[in-house]
Amino acid sequence: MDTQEQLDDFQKRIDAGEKIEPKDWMPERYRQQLIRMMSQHAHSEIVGMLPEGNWITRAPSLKRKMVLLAKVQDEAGHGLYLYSATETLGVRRQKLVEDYLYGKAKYSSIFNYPTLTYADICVIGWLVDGAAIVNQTMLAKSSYGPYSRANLRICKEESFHKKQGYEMLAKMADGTPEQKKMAQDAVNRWWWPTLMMFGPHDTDSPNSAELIKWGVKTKTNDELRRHFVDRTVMEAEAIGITLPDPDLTYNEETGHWDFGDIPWDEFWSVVKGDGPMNRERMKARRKAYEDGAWVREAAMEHARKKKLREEKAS
Ligand code: BYC
Repeated sequence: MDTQEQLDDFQKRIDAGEKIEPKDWMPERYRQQLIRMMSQHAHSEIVGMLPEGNWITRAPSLKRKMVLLAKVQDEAGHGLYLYSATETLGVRRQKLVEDYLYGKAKYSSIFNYPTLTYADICVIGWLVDGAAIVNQTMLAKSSYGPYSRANLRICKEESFHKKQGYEMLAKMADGTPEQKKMAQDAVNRWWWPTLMMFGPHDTDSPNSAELIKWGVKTKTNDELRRHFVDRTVMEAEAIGITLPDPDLTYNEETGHWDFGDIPWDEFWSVVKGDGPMNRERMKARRKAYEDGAWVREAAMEHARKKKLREEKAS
């Protein structure tokens, strides 16, 4: 049981801006919240390789193929740092992965949409990585040291991802009428799902208050979403792309862009497993895990034998 004195001391450290490190005392609920959120983040990075990986063999040039390969490999790396960071909380990676593949652990709703044309790859870079940067720049200030440091590194790579997506989309939007149409169509399909990535409105977000009190999140879902919309409106305008929201208007009083209603029914249906690609994504991830069982077994056996040899030698 956590005592009141321990909880007060912990809160003092958070309020003073100190980082919490793996061997420090922490409330059990803080540990559980971090495991939930960090492992969801790791699963998202890994499943997030699928929609883009699907286009590597069909990239329009060698240069685009090299860029996309590098980007997808970066996402795998992010997943690995995040699993390692989550393991510092005393939970094994295998358990995290199995909770996700065969249990109830979540991953980001955004990866349950299909990539229909190459313009979707441009838009994922610009919008999805763009949204991820807004979220993860905040998480780089998180109170938990390993999560904060993992996000710092991830953000540097996400910046490159966003730039390459925006550059490709700008080129496409400046191309033939068909290319421009393709670019606009992809933006129309990805805009609302991207806004949903930030999670439910603050009034419907059961975890936010506690995460903010403990400095895990330093901004709310709505604050981050608003910041993302503000910076994206100008970027869209600069390349002649229209954001598909007739209610998007600049509010002189607040200095922010107001936007229309987010289709929350769609969001919850995707989160509950009924999105356009949920089943296919889970099937692909389970297959990869099951096909890789022999690699994990061989690696464990190698480690076991190495340890035995070392014990014998000493
Ligand atoms: N999708 O109380 P709330 C990438 C769930 S990958 C699914 O506001 P919280 C990339 C939420 O989990 C990076 N579920 O939660 C990779 C909770 O359910 P549980 C993706 C969502 O934690 C490849 C319930 O709704 N980024 O960048 O305060 C290619 C209530 O929500 C979602 C991360 O993973 C959602 N969108 O805030 C390209 C960021 N939103 O768990 C790019 C890390 C909410 O209580 N995570 N839910 O059953 C976070 O920042 C926060 O956890 C969230 C949610 C903002 C997502």
